[in-house]
Amino acid sequence: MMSKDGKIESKPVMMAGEKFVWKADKPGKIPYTCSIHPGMDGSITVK
Ligand SMILES: [Cu+2]
Repeated sequence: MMSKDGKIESKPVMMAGEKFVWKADKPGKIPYTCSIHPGMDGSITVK
């Protein structure tokens, strides 16, 4: 995945059970999209 602002990026393809760790530093909603499927979107809400 990559965040829409390009600041957060995992490796493009992750296998089942693999982990991607990233630490949020402020609250907010972060939209992201799948690296290999355009239009596969999601968002992370940090409270
Ligand atoms: Cu995808």
